Amino acid sequence: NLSLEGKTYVIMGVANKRSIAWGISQSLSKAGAKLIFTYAGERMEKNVRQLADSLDQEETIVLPCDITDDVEIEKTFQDIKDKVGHIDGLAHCIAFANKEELDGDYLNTTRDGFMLAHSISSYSLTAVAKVIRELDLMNEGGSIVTMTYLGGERIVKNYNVMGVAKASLDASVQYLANDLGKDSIRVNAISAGPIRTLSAKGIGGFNDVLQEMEEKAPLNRLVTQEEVGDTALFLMSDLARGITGETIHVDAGYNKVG
Ligand code: 0WD
Repeated sequence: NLSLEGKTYVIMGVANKRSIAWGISQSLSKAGAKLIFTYAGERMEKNVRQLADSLDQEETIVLPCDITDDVEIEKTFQDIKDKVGHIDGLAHCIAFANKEELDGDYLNTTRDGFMLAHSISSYSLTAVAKVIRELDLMNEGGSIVTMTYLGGERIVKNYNVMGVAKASLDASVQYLANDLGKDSIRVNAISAGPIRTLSAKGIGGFNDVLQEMEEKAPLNRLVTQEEVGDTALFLMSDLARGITGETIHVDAGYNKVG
């Protein structure tokens, strides 16, 4: 069933109340899940803690985890193990690319910008999966969900290096699904339609992307954090126990058009 009562999930990537990770947090919390939050830098801590406190949770666990730092990742997940023993799932909602490389021609991407986008937006999922396996942290039947975007499947104007990083993330989802399938852990991606968040602001011409979606998507509208959250809830639940290595589009059907 859809209840996550008695289960524990790690949520990575809440920046503010518009974050997709926050939509996922609300859906999982309503279903009775215990949540643990990780945040990127000190700047984020207060915000994340405030948001976490606003949920109906018995205790709020909020830990730092800069996803570019393997030592910090290991420390954070060891802390999680010490605090809760085991987890049942993880939502990875993290991405970054230099703003100047999310506009104009893709071929202007620098080596450093390419590496940075891939390190934060793609390798980070593998780094976390690796630590989860090493620590034997996730229960059988566990579920890992990451966030991807159409720009990794086809050309989306200005998405550039982030599209290439999402393609790498999508491929990682399949290989990780194969590796972690041995432990009965599932790995899937949600491909969300464009949502106005802090990260999305950095993408050139984002308003045009929103407008085109409203015009052309079969449902003729945008999607919300809550809709992505509810799909994540499904993927975390036993109802999705036969699904792994998959990408589910939560985009009002836009990817099927044109
Ligand atoms: O239209 C959109 N908003 C879509 C977003 C459509 C489809 C997919 N996505 C994806 C994004 O690519 C990302 O993977 O959803 C995920 C979440 O993005 P979001 O909710 O749109 O954006 P935001 O609220 O800004 O959260 C992304 C967070 C960061 O926020 P800041 O503003 O600090 O960049 O990713 C985290 C951070 O919390 N993050 C990091 N976390 C750990 N270590 C790091 C890092 N080094 N860098 C960024």
